[in-house]
Amino acid sequence: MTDLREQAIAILRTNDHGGYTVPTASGLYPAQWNWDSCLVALGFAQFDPDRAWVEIETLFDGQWADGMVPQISFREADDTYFPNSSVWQAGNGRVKTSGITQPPVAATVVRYLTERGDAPRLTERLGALLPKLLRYHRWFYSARDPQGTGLVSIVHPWESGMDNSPVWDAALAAVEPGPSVAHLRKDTGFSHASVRPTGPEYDRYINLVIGYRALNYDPAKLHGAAPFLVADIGFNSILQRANRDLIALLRGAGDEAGAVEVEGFAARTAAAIEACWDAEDGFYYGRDTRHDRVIRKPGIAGLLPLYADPTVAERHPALLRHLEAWLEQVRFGVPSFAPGTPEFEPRRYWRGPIWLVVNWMVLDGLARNGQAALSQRVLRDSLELVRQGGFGEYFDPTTGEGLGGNSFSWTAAMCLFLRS
Ligand code: 9WN
Repeated sequence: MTDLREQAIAILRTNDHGGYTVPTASGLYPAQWNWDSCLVALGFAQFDPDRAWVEIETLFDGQWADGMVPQISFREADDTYFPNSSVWQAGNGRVKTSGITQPPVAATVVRYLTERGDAPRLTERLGALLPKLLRYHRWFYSARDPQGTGLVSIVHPWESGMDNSPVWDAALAAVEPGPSVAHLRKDTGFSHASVRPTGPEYDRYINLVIGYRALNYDPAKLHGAAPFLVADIGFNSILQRANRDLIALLRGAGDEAGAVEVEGFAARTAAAIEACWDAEDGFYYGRDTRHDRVIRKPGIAGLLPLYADPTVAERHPALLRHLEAWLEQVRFGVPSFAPGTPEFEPRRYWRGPIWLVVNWMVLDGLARNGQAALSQRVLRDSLELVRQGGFGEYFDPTTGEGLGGNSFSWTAAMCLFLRS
């Protein structure tokens, strides 16, 4: 076990490129990614609390004037990635970035770091970050939910963090593919094509970027024009948990007005998430906002209301039956998509493999919902995966094999954090 801890620390130290951590040592992702960085800070916190805060501070240095915190901040040579900074052509004047965001785990992580209380200059650092976090959450509700439905929409599958989940299949198929980008892809040079998104998916990913670039990534135009506009249940659950954590932070810092403002967001989102409950299937589904329809696909995102709200299991025990049924069909939990369905592919990225960062959200949600035994099961599986499969990017739930990039930062971070 000590060995594993040392290996995990070594991975984070190696992938630390000076104030920010690249997702993997393999070269596949030569930049700072939004939710990777936040989740990596949970790992740094276990052995270098100061460095954990630095990760978040650096990330917020890429924040745009309108409040958005980008999916990618490009801070070094990025020719090994496509689409790189010269494709995105975006930034805030200080930092080159992509033009979209990612799941907002920042406030949740900052609350955790604050409650640990072990970093130098904590009060001052929190004081500097809080207004930035508040601006980020405000941006979601103004830019991505202009009608005030309580659910924010994403404009690109990359924003979900679960890029090629079958949940996006129909909404993405409706997007124009544009010209083929097969010859420009770099990812398939690092990982086998069979474990990555497909060619038709990539063509659409890039065509969306080109379209949004032409609109200058202006949210006022994007919301109306985006061919891909989806209110993901996972993304909204992550935002909702972050809302609750932000309220606690603001109140703790004496910003009552800020806390009340975020309570307003959270009240709308709580009601809207509850409206996503499908009583017939006993599952939570998000909505395709562009085409005004429910997306009835059982992805792991449908379990994340547990992470947002500690009263879900009591109201909807049927949700737990789904998780139990999934676990019975695989060797390790939790697959990112329901096993036994035609779309399930145990080795292909977000179409079945296990991602430890999402496992943490599920097991944390289960524990908060009073489901200690299930939570422990997911925890045991998560640690066993690293023990036997190494520090891969994701894992095959049927064999435990580590797949994708190696020496992966967020897998190392979760190993440290989950053992703490
Ligand atoms: C696009 C960095 C990121 C993760 C995502 C994961 C993958 C990028 C890609 O890698 O996405 O953002 O190019 O495939 O899907 O969750 O943040 O680790």
